[in-house]
Amino acid sequence: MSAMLDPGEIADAIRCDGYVVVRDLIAPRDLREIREQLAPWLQGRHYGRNDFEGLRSERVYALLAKAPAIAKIVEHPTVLAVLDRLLRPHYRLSACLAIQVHPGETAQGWHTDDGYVALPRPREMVGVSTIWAFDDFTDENGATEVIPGSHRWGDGDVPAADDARAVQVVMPAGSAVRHHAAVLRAVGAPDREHGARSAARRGAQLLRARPGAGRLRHPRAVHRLRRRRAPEAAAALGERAHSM
Ligand SMILES: O=C(O)CCC(=O)C(=O)O
Repeated sequence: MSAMLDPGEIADAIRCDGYVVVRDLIAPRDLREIREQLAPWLQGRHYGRNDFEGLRSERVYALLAKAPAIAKIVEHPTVLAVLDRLLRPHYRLSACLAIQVHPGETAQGWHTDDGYVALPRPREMVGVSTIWAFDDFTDENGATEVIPGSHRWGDGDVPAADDARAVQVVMPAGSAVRHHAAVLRAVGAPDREHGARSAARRGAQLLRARPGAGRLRHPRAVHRLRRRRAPEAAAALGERAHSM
């Protein structure tokens, strides 16, 4: 897909297809700064806690506290202009994490980002996700996969594990895929042969919706709750991983 930077066109594509790839969305200098700040956190110490997160994927949460340059993508003007067209006013950031997929990772199961909403599908758009490529996403290193149009599926529509309608989001570093929270998505499995020497890839995902009080999500508060062994309170702040 060619460079598409007009917020109206991006919003229309998300409404229609459920997703859109926007190339070269972040300046190389900003990308370098983000990669430098993320590097100390991606040293093989924080692997996923279950198969969904990925036992061969590093996951680092609460990025704004750890890598302040991430603010450049959180408040990227094109990102916000698209959200202004798609979401109700006063939307909030509801997830901000980095994922580095390593060789040996297996394919993630299909899921949506609005699975927590108890409304029948197809449902109103409650969030928009953005997955940024901090390395090239290739067909060998576990690029994100989406099923176009699946945001319009009903509750009875179930994808096959190797669904023929899936597309792999191959894109160069600095690009992003933006999608409707109801679109089916998964991390692809890195190619075994090439995965071992590919750089894998990093992506940060931002989901914007409208939780009751955004200021609750303070990373130090979560840390304190975990130390005090208050797992339910930490979970209420978004600490519990999918299927845990
Ligand atoms: O990084 C990606 O490709 C998507 C991550 C994802 O789907 C998730 O963990 O919810």
